Amino acid sequence: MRIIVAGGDGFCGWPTALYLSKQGHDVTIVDNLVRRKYDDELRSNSVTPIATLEERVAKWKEVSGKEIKTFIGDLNHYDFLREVFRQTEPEAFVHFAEQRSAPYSMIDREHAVYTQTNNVVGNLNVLYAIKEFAPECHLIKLGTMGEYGTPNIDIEEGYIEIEHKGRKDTLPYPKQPGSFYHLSKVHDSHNITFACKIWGIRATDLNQGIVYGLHTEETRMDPVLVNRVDYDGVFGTALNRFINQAAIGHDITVYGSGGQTRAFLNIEDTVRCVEIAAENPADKGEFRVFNQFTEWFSVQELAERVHKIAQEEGLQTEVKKIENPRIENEDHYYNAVNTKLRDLGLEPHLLTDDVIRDILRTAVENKDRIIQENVLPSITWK
Ligand code: UPG
Repeated sequence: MRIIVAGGDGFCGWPTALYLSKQGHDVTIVDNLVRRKYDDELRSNSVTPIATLEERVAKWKEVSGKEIKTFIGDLNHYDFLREVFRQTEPEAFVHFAEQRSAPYSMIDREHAVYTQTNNVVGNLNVLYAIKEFAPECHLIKLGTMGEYGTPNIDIEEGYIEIEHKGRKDTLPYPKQPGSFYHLSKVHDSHNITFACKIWGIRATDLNQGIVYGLHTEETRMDPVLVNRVDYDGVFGTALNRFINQAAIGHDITVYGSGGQTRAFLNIEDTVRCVEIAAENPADKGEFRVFNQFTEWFSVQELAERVHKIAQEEGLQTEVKKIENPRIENEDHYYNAVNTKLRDLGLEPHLLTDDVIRDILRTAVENKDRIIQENVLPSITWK
């Protein structure tokens, strides 16, 4: 299948591009390399030393014999996107190319406006490009479990049957996101729903949980193929962040009471979920939603698990509750459905102690790269 991976230089996109290429798909990466620029802006870095995209794809060709084509440019520039579609004629468009940090979107007005413009307009351009140049192309869009927020009822997969004043309908599940970033994904979902309805586009929204880990079978094939991993207060996410904190003997930073519960999955499952979506395309005009996660945990629970493994590895670290920089429920109900990907064959890699230990050892190997001043959160919602 001819597959575009937009955002193919990023944390989820790079391993996905490699995995799909290994499975024999004809993969093209589209990326504006902005994730590397956010590092410059924030004076931060990946814990692992990452190669340039050029070096990465050259090494992939050397070790696998397979070619990944690249287009460097921005989805917000329609002339560029048009050219990409003309030259590649995609059958599937995997869209990871969005600003994905909630704290980054909450820095100030400029960052909120940037996040929503970049994400919403970029995605709208992709919808128009599919309509104009590749109407059969299946859009596989990265949404987030954060679109739903933390309602006091079970979270369904995209839709919920409602009975109201004696009448019934199946409606989009209510969205109560917790940042301008998460809101951008909700706006995307609405635009995609409408485009499917009016133009008959086929789309799958992958409402992904928090991804942990970094290695996949393919990224382990050579040090030049290594994936990035974030630990800082802006782009680092709960579990990976805790593990990197432990690696340098820093306190493990639980925000508030730590009762916040979130859905999680291993990066090795991310790549497989995208493959499952690609191999089982949505019907014409269908806006399909998969909840893409394998387990859920409270942040306190995760902090304690990391602490235990860190102690076994001889590292000195403590779990520390700090003032929550976000405005969010810290004590809430959480029960989310995730049967659709499982029904299509996903076999989850669950979070075992060995998985935590493996990520921790990679962090320890690279611990000299961690910039201490970036570890604590610096952005508040207030
Ligand atoms: N948290 C802590 N301590 C930390 C970092 C986070 O307690 O040091 C808490 C935070 O308050 C929140 C939860 O952990 O309640 C999750 O935060 P985080 O791991 O930063 O995830 P999100 O902000 O939800 O965003 C990530 C990705 C986003 C994706 C989403 C999927 O950045 O792109 O959409 O996970 O759920």
